Amino acid sequence: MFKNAIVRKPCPSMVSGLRDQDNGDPDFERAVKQHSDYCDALRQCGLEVTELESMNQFPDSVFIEDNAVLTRKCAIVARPGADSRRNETEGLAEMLSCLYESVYEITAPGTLDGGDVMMVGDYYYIGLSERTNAEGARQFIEFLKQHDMDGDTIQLEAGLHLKSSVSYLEHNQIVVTEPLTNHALLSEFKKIIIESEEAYAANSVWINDNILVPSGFPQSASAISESGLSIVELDTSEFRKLDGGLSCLSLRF
Ligand code: CIR
Repeated sequence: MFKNAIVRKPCPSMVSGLRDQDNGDPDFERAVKQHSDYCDALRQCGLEVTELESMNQFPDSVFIEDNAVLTRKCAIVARPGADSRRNETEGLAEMLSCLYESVYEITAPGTLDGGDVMMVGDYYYIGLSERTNAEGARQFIEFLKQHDMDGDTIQLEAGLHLKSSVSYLEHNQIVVTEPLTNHALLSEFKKIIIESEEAYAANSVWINDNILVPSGFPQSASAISESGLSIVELDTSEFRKLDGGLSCLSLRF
Protein backbone atom coordinates (compact mmCIF):
# COMPACT_ATOMS: atom_id res chain seq x y z
CA MET A 1 0.00 0.00 0.00
CA PHE A 2 1.12 3.52 -0.70
CA LYS A 3 0.33 6.27 1.78
CA ASN A 4 1.97 9.32 0.23
CA ALA A 5 2.75 11.01 -3.04
CA ILE A 6 4.99 13.92 -3.93
CA VAL A 7 4.18 15.93 -7.04
CA ARG A 8 5.66 19.08 -8.54
CA LYS A 9 3.36 21.74 -9.92
CA PRO A 10 3.62 22.39 -13.66
CA CYS A 11 5.50 25.53 -14.72
CA PRO A 12 4.71 27.87 -17.64
CA SER A 13 8.06 27.01 -19.29
CA MET A 14 6.79 23.45 -19.80
CA VAL A 15 5.72 24.59 -23.26
CA SER A 16 9.39 24.23 -24.20
CA GLY A 17 9.84 20.83 -22.54
CA LEU A 18 11.69 17.97 -24.18
CA ARG A 19 9.89 15.81 -26.72
CA ASP A 20 10.82 13.21 -29.24
CA GLN A 21 8.24 14.20 -31.83
CA ASP A 22 6.48 17.47 -32.36
CA ASN A 23 2.79 17.09 -31.52
CA GLY A 24 2.37 20.77 -30.73
CA ASP A 25 3.16 22.63 -27.54
CA PRO A 26 1.23 21.76 -24.40
CA ASP A 27 -1.42 24.22 -23.28
CA PHE A 28 -0.27 25.36 -19.85
CA GLU A 29 -3.73 26.15 -18.43
CA ARG A 30 -5.05 22.79 -19.52
CA ALA A 31 -1.98 21.09 -18.03
CA VAL A 32 -2.63 22.80 -14.70
CA LYS A 33 -6.20 21.47 -14.72
CA GLN A 34 -5.08 17.95 -15.67
CA HIS A 35 -2.45 18.04 -12.95
CA SER A 36 -4.99 19.12 -10.37
CA ASP A 37 -7.34 16.28 -11.43
CA TYR A 38 -4.41 13.89 -11.12
CA CYS A 39 -3.72 15.07 -7.56
CA ASP A 40 -7.42 14.66 -6.71
CA ALA A 41 -7.32 11.09 -8.07
CA LEU A 42 -4.29 10.31 -5.90
CA ARG A 43 -6.16 11.62 -2.87
CA GLN A 44 -9.21 9.56 -3.76
CA CYS A 45 -6.92 6.50 -3.77
CA GLY A 46 -6.07 7.33 -0.17
CA LEU A 47 -2.77 9.17 -0.61
CA GLU A 48 -1.57 12.23 1.23
CA VAL A 49 -0.29 14.47 -1.58
CA THR A 50 2.59 16.91 -1.08
CA GLU A 51 2.68 19.50 -3.86
CA LEU A 52 6.12 21.02 -4.38
CA GLU A 53 6.40 24.49 -5.88
CA SER A 54 7.01 24.66 -9.62
CA MET A 55 10.52 25.26 -10.97
CA ASN A 56 10.20 27.42 -14.05
CA GLN A 57 13.93 27.16 -14.80
CA PHE A 58 13.35 23.46 -15.53
CA PRO A 59 10.66 22.99 -18.20
CA ASP A 60 10.33 19.23 -17.53
CA SER A 61 10.33 19.43 -13.74
CA VAL A 62 6.65 18.43 -13.46
CA PHE A 63 7.84 14.91 -14.32
CA ILE A 64 9.15 14.43 -10.80
CA GLU A 65 9.24 10.65 -11.02
CA ASP A 66 12.51 10.96 -12.91
CA ASN A 67 14.18 12.75 -9.99
CA ALA A 68 14.18 9.97 -7.39
CA VAL A 69 13.13 6.46 -6.47
CA LEU A 70 11.48 6.00 -3.09
CA THR A 71 11.73 2.40 -1.92
CA ARG A 72 10.30 0.86 1.22
CA LYS A 73 13.65 1.16 2.95
CA CYS A 74 15.62 4.04 1.43
CA ALA A 75 15.41 6.95 -0.99
CA ILE A 76 17.66 7.20 -4.02
CA VAL A 77 18.05 10.56 -5.72
CA ALA A 78 18.44 10.08 -9.45
CA ARG A 79 20.84 11.80 -11.83
CA PRO A 80 18.67 12.63 -14.84
CA GLY A 81 20.17 11.66 -18.17
CA ALA A 82 19.06 14.76 -20.10
CA ASP A 83 21.36 17.77 -19.65
CA SER A 84 18.46 20.19 -19.30
CA ARG A 85 17.05 18.08 -16.43
CA ARG A 86 20.27 17.28 -14.57
CA ASN A 87 19.82 19.92 -11.85
CA GLU A 88 16.14 19.31 -11.20
CA THR A 89 17.24 17.22 -8.21
CA GLU A 90 18.84 20.15 -6.37
CA GLY A 91 17.67 20.19 -2.75
CA LEU A 92 15.83 16.90 -3.07
CA ALA A 93 18.24 14.82 -0.96
CA GLU A 94 17.87 17.29 1.87
CA MET A 95 14.11 17.24 1.61
CA LEU A 96 13.99 13.43 1.51
CA SER A 97 16.25 13.14 4.53
CA CYS A 98 13.28 14.38 6.57
CA LEU A 99 11.35 11.31 5.39
CA TYR A 100 14.04 8.62 5.15
CA GLU A 101 16.93 7.58 7.38
CA SER A 102 18.94 6.48 4.34
CA VAL A 103 19.16 8.73 1.31
CA TYR A 104 21.58 7.97 -1.53
CA GLU A 105 22.48 9.86 -4.69
CA ILE A 106 23.50 8.55 -8.10
CA THR A 107 26.78 10.22 -9.01
CA ALA A 108 28.73 10.89 -12.24
CA PRO A 109 29.37 9.24 -14.58
CA GLY A 110 26.19 7.38 -13.68
CA THR A 111 22.85 8.60 -14.98
CA LEU A 112 19.44 7.30 -14.01
CA ASP A 113 15.89 8.52 -14.57
CA GLY A 114 13.22 7.26 -12.17
CA GLY A 115 11.01 6.47 -15.17
CA ASP A 116 13.42 3.66 -15.97
CA VAL A 117 12.84 1.97 -12.64
CA MET A 118 9.98 -0.47 -12.11
CA MET A 119 9.35 -1.63 -8.56
CA VAL A 120 8.10 -5.14 -7.88
CA GLY A 121 8.07 -5.41 -4.10
CA ASP A 122 11.70 -5.25 -3.03
CA TYR A 123 12.98 -6.12 -6.49
CA TYR A 124 13.65 -3.49 -9.13
CA TYR A 125 13.86 -3.65 -12.91
CA ILE A 126 16.03 -0.93 -14.40
CA GLY A 127 15.79 0.01 -18.06
CA LEU A 128 19.03 0.90 -19.80
CA SER A 129 17.93 3.70 -22.07
CA GLU A 130 19.16 6.96 -23.56
CA ARG A 131 18.67 8.41 -20.06
CA THR A 132 19.89 5.62 -17.77
CA ASN A 133 23.33 4.10 -18.24
CA ALA A 134 24.91 0.92 -16.91
CA GLU A 135 26.88 2.82 -14.27
CA GLY A 136 23.72 4.50 -12.95
CA ALA A 137 22.01 1.11 -12.75
CA ARG A 138 25.05 -0.42 -11.04
CA GLN A 139 25.06 2.26 -8.34
CA PHE A 140 21.33 1.91 -7.91
CA ILE A 141 21.55 -1.86 -7.35
CA GLU A 142 24.44 -1.37 -4.93
CA PHE A 143 22.23 0.93 -2.82
CA LEU A 144 19.40 -1.60 -2.93
CA LYS A 145 21.67 -4.39 -1.75
CA GLN A 146 22.59 -2.43 1.36
CA HIS A 147 18.95 -2.84 2.37
CA ASP A 148 18.41 -6.47 1.36
CA MET A 149 16.76 -5.51 -1.89
CA ASP A 150 17.97 -6.27 -5.39
CA GLY A 151 17.41 -5.58 -9.07
CA ASP A 152 18.39 -6.33 -12.64
CA THR A 153 18.67 -4.41 -15.89
CA ILE A 154 16.64 -4.57 -19.08
CA GLN A 155 18.24 -3.19 -22.23
CA LEU A 156 15.71 -1.02 -24.06
CA GLU A 157 15.64 -0.73 -27.82
CA ALA A 158 12.78 1.75 -28.05
CA GLY A 159 10.71 4.14 -25.98
CA LEU A 160 11.83 6.90 -23.64
CA HIS A 161 11.85 4.91 -20.41
CA LEU A 162 11.26 1.35 -19.21
CA LYS A 163 7.88 2.35 -17.81
CA SER A 164 6.86 3.78 -21.18
CA SER A 165 6.54 0.11 -22.19
CA VAL A 166 5.75 -1.85 -19.04
CA SER A 167 4.12 -1.21 -15.66
CA TYR A 168 3.65 -3.49 -12.66
CA LEU A 169 0.07 -3.63 -11.46
CA GLU A 170 0.76 -5.81 -8.38
CA HIS A 171 -0.69 -9.33 -7.99
CA ASN A 172 2.14 -10.59 -10.24
CA GLN A 173 0.60 -8.73 -13.15
CA ILE A 174 2.03 -6.32 -15.72
CA VAL A 175 0.76 -4.27 -18.64
CA VAL A 176 3.29 -4.54 -21.41
CA THR A 177 3.77 -3.58 -25.05
CA GLU A 178 4.96 -5.84 -27.83
CA PRO A 179 8.75 -5.26 -27.74
CA LEU A 180 9.00 -6.43 -24.13
CA THR A 181 6.26 -9.05 -24.09
CA ASN A 182 8.67 -11.96 -24.44
CA HIS A 183 11.55 -10.57 -22.43
CA ALA A 184 13.10 -13.35 -20.34
CA LEU A 185 13.12 -11.28 -17.14
CA LEU A 186 9.40 -10.68 -17.43
CA SER A 187 8.42 -14.26 -18.21
CA GLU A 188 6.93 -15.06 -14.79
CA PHE A 189 4.38 -12.26 -14.84
CA LYS A 190 0.78 -12.55 -15.89
CA LYS A 191 0.57 -10.16 -18.86
CA ILE A 192 -2.01 -7.72 -20.11
CA ILE A 193 -0.76 -6.97 -23.60
CA ILE A 194 -1.17 -3.41 -24.82
CA GLU A 195 -1.65 -3.08 -28.59
CA SER A 196 0.87 -0.92 -30.42
CA GLU A 197 -1.67 1.77 -31.36
CA GLU A 198 -2.41 2.18 -27.63
CA ALA A 199 1.21 1.87 -26.43
CA TYR A 200 0.93 5.02 -24.29
CA ALA A 201 -1.46 3.14 -21.97
CA ALA A 202 1.37 0.81 -20.92
CA ASN A 203 2.23 3.61 -18.52
CA SER A 204 -0.60 2.92 -16.08
CA VAL A 205 -0.21 3.15 -12.33
CA TRP A 206 -1.26 0.86 -9.49
CA ILE A 207 -2.31 2.74 -6.39
CA ASN A 208 -3.85 0.73 -3.58
CA ASP A 209 -5.77 -1.54 -5.96
CA ASN A 210 -6.92 1.23 -8.23
CA ILE A 211 -5.28 1.53 -11.62
CA LEU A 212 -4.80 4.99 -13.07
CA VAL A 213 -5.12 4.67 -16.85
CA PRO A 214 -4.77 7.47 -19.40
CA SER A 215 -8.11 8.27 -21.04
CA GLY A 216 -8.56 7.66 -24.75
CA PHE A 217 -7.26 4.09 -24.87
CA PRO A 218 -10.44 1.99 -24.79
CA GLN A 219 -8.96 -1.43 -25.59
CA SER A 220 -6.39 -1.09 -22.86
CA ALA A 221 -8.92 0.22 -20.34
CA SER A 222 -11.21 -2.74 -20.94
CA ALA A 223 -8.33 -5.25 -20.91
CA ILE A 224 -7.20 -3.89 -17.54
CA SER A 225 -10.69 -3.81 -16.04
CA GLU A 226 -11.49 -7.29 -17.40
CA SER A 227 -8.69 -8.61 -15.29
CA GLY A 228 -10.64 -7.53 -12.23
CA LEU A 229 -8.89 -4.24 -11.52
CA SER A 230 -10.72 -1.04 -10.80
CA ILE A 231 -9.64 1.72 -13.17
CA VAL A 232 -9.61 5.50 -12.91
CA GLU A 233 -9.23 7.20 -16.29
CA LEU A 234 -7.40 10.53 -16.42
CA ASP A 235 -6.78 12.96 -19.26
CA THR A 236 -3.05 13.51 -19.72
CA SER A 237 -3.10 15.02 -23.22
CA GLU A 238 -0.85 17.98 -22.38
CA PHE A 239 1.81 15.86 -20.66
CA ARG A 240 1.69 13.33 -23.46
CA LYS A 241 2.87 16.06 -25.87
CA LEU A 242 6.12 15.96 -23.86
CA ASP A 243 6.29 12.15 -23.78
CA GLY A 244 5.14 12.15 -20.17
CA GLY A 245 2.61 9.73 -18.73
CA LEU A 246 0.79 9.11 -15.48
CA SER A 247 3.63 7.60 -13.50
CA CYS A 248 6.03 10.46 -14.30
CA LEU A 249 3.86 12.96 -12.47
CA SER A 250 4.45 11.64 -8.94
CA LEU A 251 6.68 9.85 -6.50
CA ARG A 252 4.58 7.34 -4.60
CA PHE A 253 5.62 5.73 -1.33
C1 CIR B 1 11.57 14.17 -20.83
O1 CIR B 1 11.83 13.98 -22.02
O2 CIR B 1 12.38 13.98 -19.93
C2 CIR B 1 10.19 14.67 -20.49
N1 CIR B 1 9.71 15.48 -21.55
C3 CIR B 1 9.24 13.52 -20.24
C4 CIR B 1 9.61 12.69 -19.05
C5 CIR B 1 8.66 11.58 -18.81
N2 CIR B 1 8.99 10.88 -17.63
C6 CIR B 1 8.72 9.62 -17.41
O3 CIR B 1 8.25 8.91 -18.29
N3 CIR B 1 9.03 9.10 -16.22
